[in-house]
Amino acid sequence: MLTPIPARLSQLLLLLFLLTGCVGTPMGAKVLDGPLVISTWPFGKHANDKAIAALAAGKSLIDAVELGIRETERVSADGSVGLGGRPNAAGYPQLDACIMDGPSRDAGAVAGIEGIVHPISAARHVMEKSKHVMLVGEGARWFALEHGVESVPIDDLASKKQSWAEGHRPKDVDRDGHDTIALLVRDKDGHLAGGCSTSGAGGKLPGRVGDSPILGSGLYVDEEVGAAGATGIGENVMRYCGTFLIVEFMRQGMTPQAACEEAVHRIARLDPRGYKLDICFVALDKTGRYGAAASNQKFPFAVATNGKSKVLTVEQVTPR
Ligand code: SD4
Repeated sequence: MLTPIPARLSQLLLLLFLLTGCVGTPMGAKVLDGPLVISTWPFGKHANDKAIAALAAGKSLIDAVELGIRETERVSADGSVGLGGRPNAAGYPQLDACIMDGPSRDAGAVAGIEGIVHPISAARHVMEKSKHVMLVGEGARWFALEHGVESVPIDDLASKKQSWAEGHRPKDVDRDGHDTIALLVRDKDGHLAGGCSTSGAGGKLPGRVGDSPILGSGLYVDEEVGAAGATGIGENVMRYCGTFLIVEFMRQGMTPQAACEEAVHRIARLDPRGYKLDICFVALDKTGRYGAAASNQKFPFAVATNGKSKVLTVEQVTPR
């Protein structure tokens, strides 16, 4: 039999419910008034500024994500995003990207795409103009061209691959030669979206796809809870669904900071490489709190709100 809740307690519960507002808002968390954008690495600052400006101009969440990431792709920041990114083993860039919209729960991704200037826009077209979530390689390029995404010729790629296959194979993937933009946006009403774009690990095998375009690995957005993005060695993120894990930790009540750190600890505990994994995460939640963590290095990331845009750094997590 149900015991009746005393009147004062039920009033208190009602008050708490009203104060916490919407579903998924962590109890007692201060809700940020304006928008917030967080992204990986110092080059994310320029992307964040574009995204905040887009929101201020009345553009949609997804516009903000796309315009922000296009900026990083345009400048091919740090030689690791866009067509200026580090080439694969055969000497040409193959790009990965994805985009995810919280309110509609729609997503789009492209992987191993060649000669496309803005893979994030190609991913958005997949989300909005196809019935699919992910297209790869030749098909992804064809679809992007059909939708007018800016491109460059790729006639020389087959010969580059051929000459590499004939004996110019490098010994290993360039472990230092990688970076990625993962960018997460929360608008002033607490709606969420995100995107991720990369040229992937430098010197990767042709056809290799990393974590960045994989939902739940390089990026995950859950409108009820929060969003997370990853950078680092994709193989070490995707085997553990890193960003999905972080969102689930936030769902259980952790702050974005605690969730990012916990994900690093969890993966490091399970993986034979321990904290040498070279994985980094950023996250934000529905209330506008954010966090970041990295397994084995100082990790700079960028955060912007209305009127403030900065680069912050977290130390590597202290191994447990
Ligand atoms: C990949 N995660 O393709 C990407 C590369 C990266 O910092 O983020 N590097 O594995």
